[in-house]
Amino acid sequence: MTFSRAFSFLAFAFLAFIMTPALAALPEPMQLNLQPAASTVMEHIHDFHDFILYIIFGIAIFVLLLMIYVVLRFNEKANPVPSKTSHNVPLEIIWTIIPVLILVVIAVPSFRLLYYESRFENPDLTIKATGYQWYWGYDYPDHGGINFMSYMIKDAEIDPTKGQHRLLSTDNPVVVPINKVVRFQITAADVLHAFAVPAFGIKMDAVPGRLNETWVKITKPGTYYGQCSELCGTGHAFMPIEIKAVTEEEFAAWVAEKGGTMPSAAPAVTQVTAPDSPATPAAAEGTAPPAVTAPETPAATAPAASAPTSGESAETPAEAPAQTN
Ligand SMILES: [Cu+2]
Repeated sequence: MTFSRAFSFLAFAFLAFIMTPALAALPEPMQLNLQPAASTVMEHIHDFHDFILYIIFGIAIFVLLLMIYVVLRFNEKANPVPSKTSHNVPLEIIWTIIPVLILVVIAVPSFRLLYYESRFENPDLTIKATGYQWYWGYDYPDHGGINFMSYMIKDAEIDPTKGQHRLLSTDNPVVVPINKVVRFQITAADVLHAFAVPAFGIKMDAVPGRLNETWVKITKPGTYYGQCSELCGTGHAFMPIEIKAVTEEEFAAWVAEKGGTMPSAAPAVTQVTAPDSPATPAAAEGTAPPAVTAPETPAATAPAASAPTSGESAETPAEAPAQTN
């Protein structure tokens, strides 16, 4: 297996070499691999993807070597009198058990990742994204009800000097603070759409009459692009998602500019203790999902905004810190 490891390392080095120019949150020509991770979820997806790739390389190399061996060893010249053997019980057991073990090895981190993606830390803010034919509408219920529509900038109006990108830039980008747990509530007002931002590792169906939830904690400031990912009609390709991740101060300034209010003033939630607070966020995220970080700013979450939709987070009741009202 050392040869296969060496080969997979070389293949990785080659991929990394090709990918180097693609350090942006949008698709690049000739891009290979996933977009660079900009959220904690996407970092885990990258890790899992790379882990699976090692296994794939190992299996592919093993099968290739086996085939080469069989072709050389058992061709008509080298092996003129073939064996009549039709069963080999130990061999059959081995080639059943080993693939099962490989699947188990894949399943454990896979379920761990699914659990991590679906759990809800206490969100610091909520953004509701509504899909329309063919644009997105956004609401900030925690920030004085800011709401706006976000349309794609048409090809003729794209200005590359402003960093605009064809089919991706919008007239009204979503602005979110970095290092905060942002809850996205996703729905649609006419037909099925899907809210997908590859750099964040999120893709969630937008279904009329249903409120889906996902979350993201952005780790790097920047502009991130996504697209509707459910075939929704003739304008499907023309309803991009543009998200600007900024610092907290810049976010507050943007909220003020939009005529909204920051929710921080209300000390409605009194936190008694945070039993697991010593864990740093980075350390806790690297471990198994049950290790839960205490929310960084519980007071920032207005109870009025977070209460009505807590039903979906019922699977992780242990995450809520002890609270009194
Ligand atoms: Cu759509």
